[in-house]
Amino acid sequence: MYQLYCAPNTYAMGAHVLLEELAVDYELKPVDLFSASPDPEFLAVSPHARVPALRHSQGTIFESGAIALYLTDKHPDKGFGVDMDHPDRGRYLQWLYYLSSTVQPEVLIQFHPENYFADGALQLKLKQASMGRLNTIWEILNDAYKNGPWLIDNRPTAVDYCVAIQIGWPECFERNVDQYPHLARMLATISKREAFSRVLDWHRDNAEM
Ligand SMILES: N[C@@H](CCC(=O)N[C@@H](CS)C(=O)NCC(=O)O)C(=O)O
Repeated sequence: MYQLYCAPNTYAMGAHVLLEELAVDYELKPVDLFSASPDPEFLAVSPHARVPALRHSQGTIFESGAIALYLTDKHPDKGFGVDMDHPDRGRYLQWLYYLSSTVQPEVLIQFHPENYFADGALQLKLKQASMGRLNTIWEILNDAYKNGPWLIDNRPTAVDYCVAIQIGWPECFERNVDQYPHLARMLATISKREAFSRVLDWHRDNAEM
C-alpha cells in the first residue's frame, strides 16, 4: 500500500493520477501546505514540506519526477513507463528531468513570486520575465508533441501526466494553452481518460481543504 502526501491542485496531482492509472492500492494523506508548523511525520518524508511525497513498502520519496519514474519502473506491466532498453528511454528521462529542472521553477514563480521578493512591483517584474521564459518552454514542448497526442509511442506515459497537470493551470500562459495546439491536443486527449478526470474531480472537490 502506497501513501501519497498531497494537497489539492498542486504538483501532487501527477503522482495521484499515476497511482490511479496504475490501479495500485494507495491512501491519500492530505497535508496543510500553509501550516507554520508542518506535521513532523510529513517533514520526515518531505524535508521542504512540499508535495508530492510518497511512502512505499521500502522507504519514502519526494520530488514528483522521481516518484513518477519510481512508480512506472516498479509497475512496468501497467505500461505507463518506458523500459530501460526502449529506444526512447533517454527521451523519457530527458523530458521528466526537463519538467523538474526547467519548467517547474518558472511555473512556481507564476504562483509564488513572494518566495523571491516581498515588494509587489518586483514580484510583477519577476513574473513577467519568467513568463517570457515560459513562452520559450511551451514552444519547445509544443514542438516535442507535434507527432502526438502522446510524447512517446502511441500511448500515455508518466511524462504526459506530469506535463498535463501543468498545462491545465491557466496561470502558466500569457493567454491560454490553445496558443500551443499540440499541447492543447494532448490535454484534451488525456482529459478523456477516466483516471485523469477522477483525480481532477478530487482536487476540485477538495480545493478548500
Ligand atoms: N520539485 C518539486 C516541487 C514541489 C512543489 O513545489 N510543490 C508545491 C505545491 S505545487 C509545494 O508543496 N509548495 C509548498 C512549499 O513550497 O512550501 C516536485 O516536483 O515535487
